Formats: sequence, structure tokens, C-alpha cells
Amino acid sequence: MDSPVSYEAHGEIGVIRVNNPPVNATSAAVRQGLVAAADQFAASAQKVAVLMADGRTFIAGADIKEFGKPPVKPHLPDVIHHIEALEKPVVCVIHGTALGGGFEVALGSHYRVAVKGARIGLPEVNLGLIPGAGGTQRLPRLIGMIPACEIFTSSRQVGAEECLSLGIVDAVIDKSPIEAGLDFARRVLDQGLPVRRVSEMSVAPYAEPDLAALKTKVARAQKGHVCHLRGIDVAVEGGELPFIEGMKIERQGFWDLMQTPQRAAMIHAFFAERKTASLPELKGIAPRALGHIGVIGGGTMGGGIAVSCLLSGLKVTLIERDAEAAQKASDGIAKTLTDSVKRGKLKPEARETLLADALVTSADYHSLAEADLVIEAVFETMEIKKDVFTKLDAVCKPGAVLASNTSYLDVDEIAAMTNRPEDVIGLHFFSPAHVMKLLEIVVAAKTAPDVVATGFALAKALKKVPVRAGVCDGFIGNRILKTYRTAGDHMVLEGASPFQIDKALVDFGFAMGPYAVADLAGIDIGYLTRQRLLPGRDPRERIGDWGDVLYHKGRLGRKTAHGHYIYDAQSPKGRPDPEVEEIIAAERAAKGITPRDFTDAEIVERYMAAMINEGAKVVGEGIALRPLDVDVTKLYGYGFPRFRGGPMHYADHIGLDSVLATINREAQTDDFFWQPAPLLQQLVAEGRDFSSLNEG
Ligand code: T1G
Repeated sequence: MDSPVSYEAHGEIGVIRVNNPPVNATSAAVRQGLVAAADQFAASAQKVAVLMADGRTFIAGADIKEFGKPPVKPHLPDVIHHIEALEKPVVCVIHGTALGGGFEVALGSHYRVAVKGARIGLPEVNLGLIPGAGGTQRLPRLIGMIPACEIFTSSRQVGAEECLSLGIVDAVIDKSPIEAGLDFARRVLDQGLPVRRVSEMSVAPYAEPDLAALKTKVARAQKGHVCHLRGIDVAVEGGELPFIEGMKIERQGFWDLMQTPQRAAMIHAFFAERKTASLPELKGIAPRALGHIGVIGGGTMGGGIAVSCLLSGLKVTLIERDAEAAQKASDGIAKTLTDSVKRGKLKPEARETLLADALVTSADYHSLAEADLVIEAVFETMEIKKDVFTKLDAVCKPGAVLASNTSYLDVDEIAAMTNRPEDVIGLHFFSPAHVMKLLEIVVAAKTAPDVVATGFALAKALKKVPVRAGVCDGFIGNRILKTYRTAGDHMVLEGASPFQIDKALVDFGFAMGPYAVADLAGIDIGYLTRQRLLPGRDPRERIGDWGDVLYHKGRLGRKTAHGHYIYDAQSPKGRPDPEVEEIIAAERAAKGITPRDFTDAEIVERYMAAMINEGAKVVGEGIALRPLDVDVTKLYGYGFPRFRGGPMHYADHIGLDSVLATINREAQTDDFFWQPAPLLQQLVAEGRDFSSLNEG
């Protein structure tokens, strides 16, 4: 088989070219090819070599698909050492994104050139790893310990100009990779520039307090992760030793992390989020046009959706009930765009153009006549949805996609309100809609395949992570949320403090616990949901009523500075309110419940068992296509800790049999709530796990 690495001569200049689509990952064949090409160059008459890649990007890292499998020689660190050891200069040309092992190849070269727009990065921490091919040893020697550690602990991508100012690259050239490479190679020849090995450089002195400050910042920002601080330790310890000894420290650190569950979880997340959009049902289905988006409702969700569309270059017509409300919505969008300018995400002049040319706000539904897709984001009652979709059915052009941002309601029932149910779909955004990456694409019974394809095309245009969901109350995310939230409420009724539950789950890795989330979302939201579900409630359901007490006391959470927590100048992030414990104690007494103590471990065990069990039901019923769709939903919409990979991946890690054992144990006291998912029972019986359902 042809090697993905070739060597060609251009007079005195040799060109080593990597061509391994889609991102030139350093697979075994690429590694072998690089060694062969380096040897060919060494033996040739060429005096300098250009190392470059074809396609849309330079090497974007080691081949992640090889991780966890038996390693194949040569290992990347040895390949890079081989290149660096050459006696003739090698100029590496970076275009697109030189990431991880790709950037490490560049660091092993003697000179580095970036073409305009190129970026470098060491994102291994996003995979639960650290750079494992010299990044932690060469980068500190090239640019200093602190900036190097900042780059590989932040996983940020560094632009070409900043690379030049940091001394990472020797030139930025606005030409094609081959031209830029040949240009710089000629400069090497003309100026007789020597081989320059980064490994022979030493780390410049740095201030210990700066390192301590960086460690503190990283520890706070990456709570629960093990790789970031390990990376800094490896760089510092190795930086004080001869390079070859430093590489041994890095190797040990890399292999230790390769064995961790965090690595497996984060690589699962990496591929899972890329799989949710690849659906067999969409093969060969072209999406409909998507230039002009209509949005109904200019509140928090409608405004956020409009901003997300505007920032992605789409034209937006937003409809509100009257001119005053339309103006208020326009002002809200303008304010959000101002924030984007402040955060450097948008240029001031671009903001002006968006507001002047791309956004229209109106109270007249007829201004939607030419819209390609309309997203309704009005109040969550069927009556209001009925009114909106009846109007949309009347004014929208044939072929327009009619979407609802409902987060619970029956999309089939909404579709049935129109004469074009095949054009109706659910597009469930998460607040704030211009920030949150998740988009639940809810496919109703009659939704046409090209309308589904249009939903996924919109997700791609908005740079969202899409997940296909079927129709049920709360779809994937909110349905599962209701279940594990109820499991939490049960533990509170039995004696656990809501504050202990929140702390146990934050220690587990969640950004926030369920009761702090309830305060953020609004106690009224929970109250209205309970009221909506009251008519169909089964008398065997155990419900906590303290939320209703808080609601009737006007304690709606952060927005009223009182919920489960008190929010004031003393504690802007909230402090537990002892009065809540009293309200709960009174409820227990009234229900004749003798409270008992809970360990944090039991809280996490029951909470996760409820989440996993409902996740298995959602997959079993086909609401979610695969367990990975549940994982991605929870990772991107509900703050599930990425280093645990999502609830279904976590279940595989702890063992489905132990999850089922927890459910069966709890069912002895409450067999109404704890009904094991048939899919979970089946997989345990067959000795399989959820990952076996993620294939294909
Ligand atoms: N290995 C294998 N496949 C990869 C890959 C990689 N490193 N990167 C991307 N792919 C696949 C991806 O699964 C998808 O496949 C296709 O390429 C396009 O990707 C020793 C140990 C480069 C910025 O972490 O961040 O080096 O779904 O959809 O949006 O120190 O991909 O089409 O079948 O994401 O344009 C470090 C990971 C590895 C970079 C392009 N490198 N990749 O984004 O396309 S660890 C990374 C990305 C390492 C060394 C260590 C992005 C991208 P499919 P895509 P994109």
C-alpha cells in the first residue's frame, strides 16, 4: 500500500509531504513514512527539507483511533527524535491546525513557518492526556515554562501572529504551504542557517510564584481532572533534567494517564459528539434552504436563538406580539451583541451590519412569508403553541420548515395543528441559546426526512452539537432530568439535606447540584411543571412539596435572591438557607418520615442509578438512537462532568450489574419509582454493556 508520506526533490530542497485525510493524523503508516522520508532526505543531495502536509490542515495530532490499542512502532517521540537528529535543516510548514502530535512534529523540526490563519495547540488535556511526544519538554525550552504550561493546560489554539511573537514560529508567510516552505528553505540556504534543535535548548529561568499562580488557576478551572496538573509537574521536573531524562518523565506521565478512566471517558466524548450527526436515515438526503430564519418570541430563548443565527451569518426576522415588545426584543439582541463585541467574539462594525442588515423585528406575521425556517420560542402552553402554528401555517411559504423550541410538549400534537405536519420539527435549544452547544432535534411521527436533514444542517451552521430525539415528555434531556431530580427529592424526604446532595454531586464533577440548578432556572419553572403533570399523577408517586412551599412564599430562586440558597452581597453564589431545612423537616414530620443520614457515596450511587436507568429506557424506547446520544445530551446540555464521559459511559465503567443491583435494592422500598429498564436487564443478562450499542 502507498505510504501516506512522500518525498520529492526541488533542486537543493527536499519536500516531505504528509497526506492522510481527513486531518493527517500520525497513524502508524504516517510515522513509518516520516522515518522513511527523513532517511531518504538524509541520504539525498538536498541540503534542506520542507516538512508539510496536504489537505485542509497540517498534522492535527496522533491518531486517536489507535488509543487504547496495542501501540505500533515507531512511537511518535522516536519519529520526532529521528527528524530532529538529522544533520541537515528541516523547515516545518504549518497550515490549518497543528495540534498535539502535529505541533510536536513541528517542535522537533529545526525551523517553523506558519502560513496566514494557521493555529497551533496542545489539546491532549481534552482527551484526559498530556502531550506525549515531547510537547511538555520542547515547548518550555523554546518559549519558557509558564507560557508553555499555559498553552497545554488551556488547550487553546494559538494564532500565527501570536506564535511569531512568542517565538514558536520563525515566520508567518501569506502563501500556500508549499510556496511558504520553499521560500523559507531558500532563506536557510542563502543565509546558511544551521540545524537548530529545541531539545538542546534549556528552559529559561522563571518565577516560582508565577508557576504557583498558574497551578492554582488550573486547579480551580479544571476541578476533578487529573491530567492538567500532572502535565505541569512533568514539564517542571523534566525541564530541570537533560532532555532525554525529561522525555522519560513525560513518557511515564503520558502512559499513566493513558490507563485512567478519565482518558477513556474523554475520548468517548470526543468521538460521541462527532457521531450524533452521522445518522443512517440522513444518508443522501439534502437539507432545504436555510438563509432566512424566522423566530417567534423575543424573550430569553427567542432572543438567544436570534443572536445565535445572526452570529452564524443567517438573516433573522423576529416576531413579537406588538411593536413595543418587538422593539424590546431588538434592544435585547443589540445588548447581547454588544457583550459579544466586549468579549472579542465580534467586531464593532460587524455588529452594526448585523443589526442594520440581517435583523428585522416586527409584530406582523406576514414578514415571515419568505422565511426558510421558523422557530417558535413562545410560552410553554399548548394553547399558545396552537395559536402560533395556526398563524405560521397560514403565512409561511410552501416548503418552509416550522420548528418548535418546546422543551417538553408533544411535537406530534403541535404538528397536527397545521396542514403540513411533514414540515414540522422540534428544535430544542438550551439557555443561553447563543452559548449552549446542545441542540435536541425532535423528530415527530410525520416529519419529512429532508426536514430532519435541515435541522441538522442548521445545527452545523450554528456550530451546535445536535442530538436526534424522538417525541416523549421532555425528549431525552428533560425526561431523564425529571427522573434523577426526583431521585434527589426522595433522598431529601428520607433525610438527606438538599445542600449535601448538591455538594456530593459537585464533588462528583457536576458544575452545579440539582437544587442550585433549580434556583438558577427558577423555582416557578419546577412548580409549573409539577402543576402541568398533576392531572396524570399516579398516587404511588412520592413527591417533595417543599418546592411548592418556596413558590408560594415567592422564593423563586436567584431571581428573587431566595430559593434553596440565599443570594446576597455576602454570598453572590448562594449560601444554604437553614429555613429550607426547617420547611423540609416539617414536611417529613407531616408525612411521618423519620429522617436518616446519607453518605455522599450513597447519594451519588442512587442519583446516577436513576439517571442511567431512565437513559436506558430512553434508548430502549428509541427516543435516543444510541447510549452515546444520551451521553452527549447530558455533557452538552446538563453540565455532566466530561471526565466521566456521560451517564451511559459511566455506567459501563462502574458495571451495569452494579447499577442494576442498586435499582433492585431500592425497588424493595419503592418499586413504583425504581422499575429497572428492560434494556438494562437484557444487557446485564447478556453480559454486554452500553458501548456495544454505540457501534454502527
Ligand atoms: N485522530 C483520529 N481522527 C481524528 C483526529 C485525530 N487526532 N482528529 C480528527 N479526527 C477525525 C474526526 O473523528 C472526524 O472523523 C474527522 O477527523 C474530522 O474531524 C502524542 C497523544 C482537527 C480541529 O486532539 O480537534 O496528539 O467523524 O469533524 O470540525 O501528544 O478534529 O469524519 O469520521 O472534528 O474540522 C491531539 C482533535 C491528539 C485534535 C478539525 N489532537 N481533532 O475539526 O473536523 S492526541 C487533537 C480536532 C496527541 C500526542 C497526543 C478537530 C480538528 P469523522 P472534525 P473539524
